[in-house]
Amino acid sequence: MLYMKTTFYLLLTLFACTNISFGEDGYRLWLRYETVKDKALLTAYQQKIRGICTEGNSPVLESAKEELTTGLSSLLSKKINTGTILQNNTILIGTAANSALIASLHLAELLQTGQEGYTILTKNIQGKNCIVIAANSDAGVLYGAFRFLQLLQTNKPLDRLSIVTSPKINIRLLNHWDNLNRTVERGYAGFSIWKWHLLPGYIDPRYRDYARANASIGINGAVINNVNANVQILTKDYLKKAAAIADVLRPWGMKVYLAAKFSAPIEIGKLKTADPLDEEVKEWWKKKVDEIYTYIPDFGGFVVKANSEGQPGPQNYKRSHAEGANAIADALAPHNGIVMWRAFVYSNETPVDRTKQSYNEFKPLDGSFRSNVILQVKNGPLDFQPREPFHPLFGALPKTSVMMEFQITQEYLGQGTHLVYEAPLMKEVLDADTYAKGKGTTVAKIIDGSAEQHSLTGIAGVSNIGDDRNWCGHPFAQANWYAYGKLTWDHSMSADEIADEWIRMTFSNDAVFVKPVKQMMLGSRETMVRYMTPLGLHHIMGDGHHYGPSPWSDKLGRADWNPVYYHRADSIGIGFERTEKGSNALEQYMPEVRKIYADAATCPDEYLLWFHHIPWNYQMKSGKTLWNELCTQYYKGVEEVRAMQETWSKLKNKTDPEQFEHVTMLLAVQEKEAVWWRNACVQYFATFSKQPIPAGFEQPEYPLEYYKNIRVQFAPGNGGGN
Ligand code: BDP
Repeated sequence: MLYMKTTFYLLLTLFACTNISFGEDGYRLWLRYETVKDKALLTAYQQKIRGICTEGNSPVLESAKEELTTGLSSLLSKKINTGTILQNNTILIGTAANSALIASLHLAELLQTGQEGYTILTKNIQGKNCIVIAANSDAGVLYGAFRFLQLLQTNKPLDRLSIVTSPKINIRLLNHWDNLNRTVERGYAGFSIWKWHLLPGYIDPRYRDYARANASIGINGAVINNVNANVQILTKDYLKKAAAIADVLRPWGMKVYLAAKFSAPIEIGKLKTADPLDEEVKEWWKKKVDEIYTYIPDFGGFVVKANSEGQPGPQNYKRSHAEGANAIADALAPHNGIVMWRAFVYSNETPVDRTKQSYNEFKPLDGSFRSNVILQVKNGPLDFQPREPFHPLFGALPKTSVMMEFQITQEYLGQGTHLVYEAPLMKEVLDADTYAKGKGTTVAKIIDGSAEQHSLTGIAGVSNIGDDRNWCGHPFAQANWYAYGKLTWDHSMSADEIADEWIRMTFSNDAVFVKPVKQMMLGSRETMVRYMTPLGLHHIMGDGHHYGPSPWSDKLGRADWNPVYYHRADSIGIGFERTEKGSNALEQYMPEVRKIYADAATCPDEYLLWFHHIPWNYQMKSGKTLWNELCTQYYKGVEEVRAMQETWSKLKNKTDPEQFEHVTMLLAVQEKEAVWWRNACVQYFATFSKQPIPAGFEQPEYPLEYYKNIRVQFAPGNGGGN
């Protein structure tokens, strides 16, 4: 017994003596609230924060209070009192409506914070030093509470706080491509977190932590089922399950939305048609929507994938997308619900360049959508590639509300094993200039409504969350969830700033750790582009599952599902001619944008093969031939992954050993796969260029045939029903 006791104390001392917290399994995400390590800072914080003062009461306010109390007691390693009396060194939280104290301050800042924003101020009130977290709504207070905790988590000074912020976009959603059988389409982090079979009886505690995490980054809603929707979601049983999720999300400022299948009136309504102009169909949607609101009074609305990749839609009845969207929108309007109508459509028959089809379909419909319809447009005109130019519909529909759809899950970006920080990709799109209303009309200004004064504004990110203990599979994939949320709130934040926050909150504030990790993250997206699809190449990944390289694929049912359709390599050169010499997809952009890309001589290298078919011996800006430059990019990509491994290996004692190992192993997989991409692609393209891999580069380990014969079976996220 004595022996056991001694061992126990020995172990305890051992843990206490190291600086590292053991067993970090990633569940806590960026909300770890570890006690502030810097002793001087800790003391300063402890002196400034003695308690929390709140008045008023609501579930959302309760969440804010609770988060602040638990977060601060852990960060400051002391008990935090809550009460309604203002004392020295208190944090005063609330709204003017629920707190007489806050009302008495007449804060001018609250004129700028809108419905969900907040202000955080260092203030002397009645001779007492306080920090005020005030907003116009309880949700605003909650967001402010998380931001305040973040200041401490990232070791920021609290002396002269003067933060005033409000979200630039109103509807900030995650789209779960989660099926009712719990598989996740394009999901690489396990099964769905929604345990449909156990709902509504059993509420997994994870739902609450999910909502907390989203609230901490400003996400205010979720579409909880796959866009390839199973119609069952609209039946009474499933609505009750959805309502149970909504009940957990609500105190964290989040609303539930559902993906609806266009043929629901037939499939569950037993009608003969789903024609949106049919009176019975309209009535069916109205009744169904009314029913939904009896279960979920604050239901947000529907996302609809119609006439896209085999899904039914209005065109089955020779009706337009607007007619389809409007019929459903009319049912939602009395309840203030919205329809997010996806623009990701391309026809089964049309031989037109696939990247042109969505614009061709929707441009003529501008102005014909109801005011509660918002068009959900993917960031690029093809499909979430490592790099695409921005979608030409951004800026082309002045009379329509248009929202952004990003894909956080890494379907085309290395799936579950590649470290790819997506903020640079998101920023590249948001900051792209559409020139729709002159210079500076960025994509961000289209979707935040400021370009055309739209008040219905939104953004959706296809979730990368599953039931893996650490939520996202790859420890660094959490950063993409985080970054997406941060950008939905404030698209002017830089990828650097966001990475900085995330690293500090997730791992450590130690500069020796933060600096190299940040550098590694910031370069990672470009690195992935290099070893997968450099110089504007696109969609050359494996058939169906999109895992690994397959530029040779030419056997899929439709031409525009095949990689050969996209790279168009031949004896002369490589690339998809999208200028007027080719498909002229470029004509869908404003003249100023066309000018940037139209001439191969001035077109940025990043987009060269997206817009041009370029001869193998063409001289690039680097002075190299296209062939040499292409090889250089592929090789550089691999080298950069090796550099990432090197960087990470030096941080062994700077982070949790379990996480360190996890990332180390995944980086090794990434290196292997980058080499696979490189070797497969350069050898395949060499069959067209008829040129050798330039001297000095390591020769591929295996011949092309070897790579062509690799069959990936059972890749995650592919199929499995809905
Ligand atoms: C593609 C995915 C497919 C989705 C589709 C969509 O491969 O699984 O259903 O997009 O967005 O990227 O509807």
